[in-house]
Amino acid sequence: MVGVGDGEKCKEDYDDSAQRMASGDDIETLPSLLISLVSFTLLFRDLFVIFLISMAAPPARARADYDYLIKLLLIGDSGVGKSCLLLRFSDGSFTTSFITTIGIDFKIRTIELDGKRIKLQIWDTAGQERFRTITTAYYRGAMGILLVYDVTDESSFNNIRNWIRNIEQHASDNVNKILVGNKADMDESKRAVPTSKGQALADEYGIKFFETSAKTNLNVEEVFFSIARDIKQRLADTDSRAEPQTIKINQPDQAPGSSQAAQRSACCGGS
Ligand SMILES: Nc1nc2c(ncn2[C@@H]2O[C@H](COP(=O)(O)OP(=O)(O)OP(=O)(O)O)[C@@H](O)[C@H]2O)c(=O)[nH]1
Ligand SMILES: [Mg+2]
Repeated sequence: MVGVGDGEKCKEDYDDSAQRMASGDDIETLPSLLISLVSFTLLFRDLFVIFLISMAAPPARARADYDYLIKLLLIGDSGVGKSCLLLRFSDGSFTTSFITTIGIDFKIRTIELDGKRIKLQIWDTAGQERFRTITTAYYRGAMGILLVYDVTDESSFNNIRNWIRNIEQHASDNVNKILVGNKADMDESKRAVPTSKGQALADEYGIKFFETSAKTNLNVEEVFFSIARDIKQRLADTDSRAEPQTIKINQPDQAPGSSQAAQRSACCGGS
């Protein structure tokens, strides 16, 4: 039973707690406030971590951006127009000023071939001798190499044999090659290498040949598309021939070294 005295005490208690609540120092609300604050901080931290991870990792879409990644390399004497050919192909521009390449540079262009997206990563090497150590280090990763000479400079043409020797020493065995005679826009009076000589050299090595002009955009697309098509075909053939990767031990009926060669052609077709 609640008496008058009890009622007064209840009122006092109520007034007291109301006063404490109004002054904001209710000790019961403090823990829940702290818990909310901590969980909010944790949530914010988690969101921040997710944001950082999504920024650092390449978006999943990037991996689906292309069907093939093809690495190409431009080699040839200094001044034959390698950088200009690449600039024409990647940016559609041309400059008459000669800024010799220092070491190595690269550009990317994605093209479409037979309904497949091909990402071309094109490495432009310096022709100058002093960069040879750096540039030859890039031969191994190339799937295709464009051998460029200047049709107005005979020595750049004669040097193609040396460049091919370099390829044989440093590049993968199955690398695709294409011969390019650049500056075909130049006046006939300046020409030092006839088209027939270029074609004959290409035939000798069993490779394709184009005369180009980075200046007028003659055959520039054709050269890059041609080598890209051949490499894509090679990669597709290797894919279709590739067997499930199994390790076979002690096969007496196989010639020594043949399994190694077969493995190499199956696994390294794209390098
Ligand atoms: N007329 C004409 N000039 C060109 C052509 N391509 C390049 N050139 C000129 O040739 C010079 C050298 O061109 P680059 O592309 O820098 O030569 P490079 O082969 O990259 O030289 P390095 O970087 O030293 O190996 C520049 O002055 C260009 O303007 C072309 O198709 N026609
Ligand atoms: Mg250059």
